[in-house]
Amino acid sequence: MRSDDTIFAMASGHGRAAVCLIRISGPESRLILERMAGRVPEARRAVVRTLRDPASGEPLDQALVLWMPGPQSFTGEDQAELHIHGGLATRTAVLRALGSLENCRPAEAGEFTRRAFLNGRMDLSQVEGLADVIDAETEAQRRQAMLQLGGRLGNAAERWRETILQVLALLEASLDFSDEGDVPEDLEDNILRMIDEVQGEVDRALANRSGERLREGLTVVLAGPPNAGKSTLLNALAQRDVAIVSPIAGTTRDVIEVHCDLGGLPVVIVDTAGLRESADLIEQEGVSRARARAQDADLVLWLVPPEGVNSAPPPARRLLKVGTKADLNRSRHDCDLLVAAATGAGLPDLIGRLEAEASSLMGQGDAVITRERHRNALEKAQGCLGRAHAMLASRGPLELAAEEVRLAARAIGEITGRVDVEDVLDRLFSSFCIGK
Ligand SMILES: Nc1nc2c(ncn2[C@@H]2O[C@H](COP(=O)(O)OP(=O)(O)OP(=O)(O)O)[C@@H](O)[C@H]2O)c(=O)[nH]1
Ligand SMILES: [Mg+2]
Repeated sequence: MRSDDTIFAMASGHGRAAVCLIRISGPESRLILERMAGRVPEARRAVVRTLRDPASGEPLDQALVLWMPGPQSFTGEDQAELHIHGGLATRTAVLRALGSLENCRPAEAGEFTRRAFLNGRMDLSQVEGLADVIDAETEAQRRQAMLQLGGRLGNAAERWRETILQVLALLEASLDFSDEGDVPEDLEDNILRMIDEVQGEVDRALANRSGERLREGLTVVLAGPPNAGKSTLLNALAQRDVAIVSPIAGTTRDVIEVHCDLGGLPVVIVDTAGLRESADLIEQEGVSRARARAQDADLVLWLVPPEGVNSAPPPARRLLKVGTKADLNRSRHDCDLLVAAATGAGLPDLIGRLEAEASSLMGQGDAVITRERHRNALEKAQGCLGRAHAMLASRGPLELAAEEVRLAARAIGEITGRVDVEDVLDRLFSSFCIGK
């Protein structure tokens, strides 16, 4: 993959469409535009042109054409856009014409974004935000992805890194200028205060799991004794027939997941096997999976049928007791909520409750981390800063403290992709495969 090639790709999806967008980026963009569309239009002004095959001069399509010279383009390079008609033959003809030009080749997956990153048009956390914008399925996910793309986390990480680099500069100056290797006391106070400040902010970011939850979806597990009506409730919440329902106790054995959009928040609802002692090996496996999922869930709905339940609810972070089959017996007072999934009674209340739970768990913050990668980098930085702080406070060796501070800056730099991110890049960019 040569980065001085000119690349092109469809930016819109495959399949028949009214319009198809083809992007071109690289040093030959201007020449390509001239050869296919004639005179190059004014920068960033859309004009209608006849696109022609550069070899034969044959007209291929009427297109809207844009010229976007670097460095103010998405990739930072010279770019052109062709908005052509979206029919299969038109697309094929234009793409074939582009491919026949010298030094011009189809882009690899994510290559436009990779160039934008390499040319400093966006940092790595923003690239992740862009991937999330493209993948966002609910309104709240879209909003979060937009904030990430706008640099909410990246800016905070850069601020932390700058403070840490200032600390490092102060430590290195002390190393150079003091014979005893001691830091003057007021300077030391200053350094410790700066470290405290960063640690406090990073701690707050780490404590807030809402960003990761919002990206992945809140998990709600339906648990209860066999025949409680779990699968019927799943089908009602999903508004389709996902799980088998029957009067036979022990119908569900596998874990069944459905992704829902509740008030703009992504929620994964999980139906599980009824909890009971069983001699059946398959059912035993189902029950142990049910318990495991309940333990990891953000919320467990413990479903209790009118006849009651003998066993205790499974261990869970958070649990709501929901009385089922309310159409058969409405006089139950020991439940948080009553539903009759068969008739739909009580469902709006339950959905309202789930939305409230989801939005309270997905509150916003200043520097919201959205991926495990961010969490790992910040935890690493926190460890280094903690050790540096302890060494300085106990007047340990300055060189070692400085080394820890340097490592902390590196760890934070991973968030914006300033250091050590090749493997992350490869994985991330391969996700920008539009429509393939
Ligand atoms: N009257 C009434 N019957 C219901 C209601 N919900 C479920 N049932 C019935 O209760 C029986 C069991 O329902 P399921 O949804 O299969 O129960 P489950 O908890 O998934 O059971 P297992 O998968 O065996 O653990 C079925 O015959 C349902 O039709 C309800 O709201 N009202
Ligand atoms: Mg079931």
